[in-house]
Amino acid sequence: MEEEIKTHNYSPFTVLVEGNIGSGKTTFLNYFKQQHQNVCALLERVEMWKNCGGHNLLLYMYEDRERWGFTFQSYVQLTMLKQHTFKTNSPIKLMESSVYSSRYCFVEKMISDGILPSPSASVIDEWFKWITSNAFCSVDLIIYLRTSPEVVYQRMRERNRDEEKSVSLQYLSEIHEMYENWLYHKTAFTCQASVLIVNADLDKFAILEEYQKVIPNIFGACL
Ligand code: TTP
Ligand code: MG
Repeated sequence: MEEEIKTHNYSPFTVLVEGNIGSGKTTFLNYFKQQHQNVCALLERVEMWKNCGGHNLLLYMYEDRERWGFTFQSYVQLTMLKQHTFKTNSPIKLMESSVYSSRYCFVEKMISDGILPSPSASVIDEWFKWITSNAFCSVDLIIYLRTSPEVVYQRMRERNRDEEKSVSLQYLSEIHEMYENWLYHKTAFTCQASVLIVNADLDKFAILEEYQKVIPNIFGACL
């Protein structure tokens, strides 16, 4: 990830695009990147997880969550930190998920499944607390691409990522609950910014209308 040269002193308006696996985060970022020149869209993270020094950590994690869960989530946290601190001249930065969803949804799920032993969870948490309390991760808006587990399960099957072949509807339902509790019911963890809900069950044509609704919130300050 190359850094653009920063020529101003203000930080970009930072939008987290959040939602379950297969909810359409990448599609959302690609759409706004193509439509609007003044957007910096950070997209390459799954590629990084598939190649850490030549190792496909995403694959290893799904093959053996107990053996590789900590390694994988540690690396995810690092790549998210890189994206949060990525410098850009663009006034708007869109991120596909964040250090927050990684901790609140995926690490939390590993803890509740007993996959992540307490000492390992503590190490991730110490990093997480340091990263988030040192103001590297400021957020202005969260867009929650809200889906039903059945819909994302179908999309995931169609997308057919090699690494995700073992991912079940049950797993997606439980990750869905994590997102719901964080961003919809707001009963778990703190919400970092105001949350806009998008009906992301819609197909790729119908969802364009939903995209239009969030434009004023994303571009309000600079249109
Ligand atoms: P997502 O981050 O949900 O990305 P995606 O590309 O599947 O989403 P979209 O279709 O909306 O663009 O997940 C990518 C893979 O990484 C998925 O298999 C879930 C996994 N993952 C974790 O296991 N832990 C994490 O902390 C994160 C962020 C993802
Ligand atoms: Mg994606």
